[in-house]
Amino acid sequence: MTKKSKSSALQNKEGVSQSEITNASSITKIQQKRKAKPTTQELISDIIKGNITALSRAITLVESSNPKHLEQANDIIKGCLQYANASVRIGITGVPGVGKSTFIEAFGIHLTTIGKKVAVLAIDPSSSLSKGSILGDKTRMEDLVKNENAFIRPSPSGSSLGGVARKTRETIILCEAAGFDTIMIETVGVGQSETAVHSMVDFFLLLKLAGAGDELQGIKRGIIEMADAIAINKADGDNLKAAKLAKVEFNRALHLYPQKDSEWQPKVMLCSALKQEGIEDLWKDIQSYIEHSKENNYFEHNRKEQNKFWLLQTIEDRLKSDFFNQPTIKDALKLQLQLIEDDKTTPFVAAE
Ligand SMILES: Nc1nc2c(ncn2[C@@H]2O[C@H](COP(=O)(O)OP(=O)(O)OP(=O)(O)O)[C@@H](O)[C@H]2O)c(=O)[nH]1
Ligand SMILES: [Mg+2]
Repeated sequence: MTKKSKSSALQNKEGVSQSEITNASSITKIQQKRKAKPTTQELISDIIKGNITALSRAITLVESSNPKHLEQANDIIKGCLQYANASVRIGITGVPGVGKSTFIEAFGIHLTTIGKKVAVLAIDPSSSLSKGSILGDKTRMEDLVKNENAFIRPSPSGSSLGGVARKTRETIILCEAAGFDTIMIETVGVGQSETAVHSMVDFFLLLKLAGAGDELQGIKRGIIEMADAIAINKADGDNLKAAKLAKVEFNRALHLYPQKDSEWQPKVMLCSALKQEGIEDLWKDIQSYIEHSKENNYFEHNRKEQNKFWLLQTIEDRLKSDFFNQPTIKDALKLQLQLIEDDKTTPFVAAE
């Protein structure tokens, strides 16, 4: 008999074995823990009070793939909805290395010093592959991470951009209900993620570098059309002259684009995220935009259009996944794929 089993076989005065006592105490512990798990209602009221632990818990539920969690997440979002909305949502895009994270750090700190509460979220098209996240480099946001008026949440992972985007959209609502009045969403300007971010923000900021051609920067014409402002970053040191030149060129180019639905004329600005220059001017520009778009009702209109878009998008995603998850469809698809492999059918006949 080992020392351990000998001790658990020991009996106390009442004749209760040690192992029974241990079991009883672990059961109590588990029961207490279960009790400690907040209910949906508790989570909602804690989020509204600005409790970060509750907010993080709710976001974890939103990001879960467990249907039970999703059901709870939906109830929480419903409960939070009426407390959300009074915010400014800013999308920030640009090629890798342009300085998005550094910019968000500088911008976020500026905003917190003027009394704002800032939430930073991300959509990372690569995270579904690498399981990593765009904000994994929280080191670039060293000070912001520690700031009690800032909340930074890494990009959710997922198998489809649609799924990741849905999670981020719902996270925006939770953050707003928790009192964050400025939401920043970072994404790399490659692939489709910038379109997804554009369809969930009020203001879309494109960061660029001077001296590199558009092809080099991987920036498509479409992104420039989406931008409400272009900031040429790293306008410091030896780079300043080139940045000033780029500003003139971009300003000229912007005038060739058709007028935006918001009737807003995007500006080209210079900034240095590293030296924290141009940050204040950008914030002023964003504020003018908000004022302008609220005056002509575009702000409200845009948010409603975005909600309609996401309704349709969500239905489409659900239909697709429900369809492909049906056992009969799964079997039929497997069979038809094999027939195609063997040259025994055509894609159109197989699809029928
Ligand atoms: N000189 C100068 N360097 C900068 C500036 N902003 C960022 N950098 C540097 O550029 C590099 C990339 O900055 P990040 O903030 O990580 O860029 P990012 O766009 O977030 O990059 P990804 O997350 O990889 O897409 C870092 O070495 C920064 O220190 C700036 O305004 N001036
Ligand atoms: Mg980054």
